[in-house]
Amino acid sequence: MKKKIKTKKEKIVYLPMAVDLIHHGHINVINVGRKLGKVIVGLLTDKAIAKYKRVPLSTYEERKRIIENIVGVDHVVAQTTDEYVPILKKLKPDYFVHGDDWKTGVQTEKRNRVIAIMKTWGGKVVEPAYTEGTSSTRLIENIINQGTTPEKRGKMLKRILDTKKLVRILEVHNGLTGRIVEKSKIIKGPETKEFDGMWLSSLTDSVAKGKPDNGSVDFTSRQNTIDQIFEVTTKPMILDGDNGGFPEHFALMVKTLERLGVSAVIIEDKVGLKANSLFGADANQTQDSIEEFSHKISVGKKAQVTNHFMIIARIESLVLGKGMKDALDRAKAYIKAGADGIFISSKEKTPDEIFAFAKEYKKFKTKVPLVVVPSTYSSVTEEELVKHGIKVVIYANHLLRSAYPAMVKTAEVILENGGCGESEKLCMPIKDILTLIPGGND
Ligand code: SPV
Ligand code: MG
Repeated sequence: MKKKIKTKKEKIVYLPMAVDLIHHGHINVINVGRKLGKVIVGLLTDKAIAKYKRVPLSTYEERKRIIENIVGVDHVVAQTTDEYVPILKKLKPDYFVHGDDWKTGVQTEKRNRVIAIMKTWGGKVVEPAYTEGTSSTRLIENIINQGTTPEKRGKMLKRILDTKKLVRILEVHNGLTGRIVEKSKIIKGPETKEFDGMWLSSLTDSVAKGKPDNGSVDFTSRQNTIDQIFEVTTKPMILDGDNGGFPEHFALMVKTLERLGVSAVIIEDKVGLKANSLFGADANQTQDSIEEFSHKISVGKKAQVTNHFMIIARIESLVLGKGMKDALDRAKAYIKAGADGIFISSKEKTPDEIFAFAKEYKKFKTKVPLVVVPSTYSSVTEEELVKHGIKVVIYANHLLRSAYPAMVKTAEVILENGGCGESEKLCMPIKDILTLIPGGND
């Protein structure tokens, strides 16, 4: 049965909401609205929410089902951006209801625009007092601190890919770095910025263990690192699977990663003793044939148990001097074999060849998300990546690389001074470290 939005006599009340976790604060606001007229909830879509904070715990459809069934809500419409003016112009409601918490802080300009536009047709903005102690951000944080499940975490990457323009991933190599990715957050203008997930790098996982990045750290040990990180985080993880090993071994790796709740694995099209890509052609690395690597991808896809796990194919043609055409041919073949994403490697100082690849890639009929690691072309900005159609950026080694020089410096200062007094100013207060740890000063 279709409900009509507006009849002649009834006053229309527009009430924007995210409702990730419904609480009595929402009910208070709805109650204010229903006394004024017919309540239309403008339910923020996942995309609209992801623009300024973390992707919601529940999907739009789940949230819609909840809000539709709340007494006092007459209608739910999709609020597709975090800007209210366009939908207000369309609906021309008599009232706009919003908790008074937006009078200060990052939402003030948005509020001014709403007041101005409502005035143009004589509409009123009603601002019920914010219900203390109901911040959904706070409630969500409490839930997050309780942890997640492999299933929930595993699915998260696909949901984020569906909702965000660019997925931002940072390297981790132990529990503490996992906590940094989990907790780091800045407010920039109207936006809360954070990392969407973690990259378990083979380079930094090896180096953190004092070993070279040549496969010396076996998969069981890498599994232990994943476990350590998953115990203290909830965000999704993409794992660096090196070349995935033999297809038979790769099939097992896929199942193990799914069971743990890893969202995606990246495997590279190389064979033989592994050497880090950033050595380029100097390291005597051999590329796999298109046929063999495509076969490995399809074996992995067949082994997969869940729908959400992703196998991302990493193309080394540009690094190994095989040229653009080879890179593009491989991308087509790997997508055909079932790859859920393409990671194009480059060790150039500028992003030119990545952008050239992206330009041709845009013309493909069948496309999957494009992934880059700007380790050498580090001056590239996220804005430029988005402009070129790149969907995932992985900052692949930055936590380890920034921590290491600081640690060496501290070691030397202690030796130099014959004591640790001087090193104090190089160290963060122990109390600050403890706030990173769940169950500490959280
Ligand atoms: C890693 O982080 O281990 C990678 C990315 O494979 S890179 O080192 O940039 O090749
Ligand atoms: Mg690696």
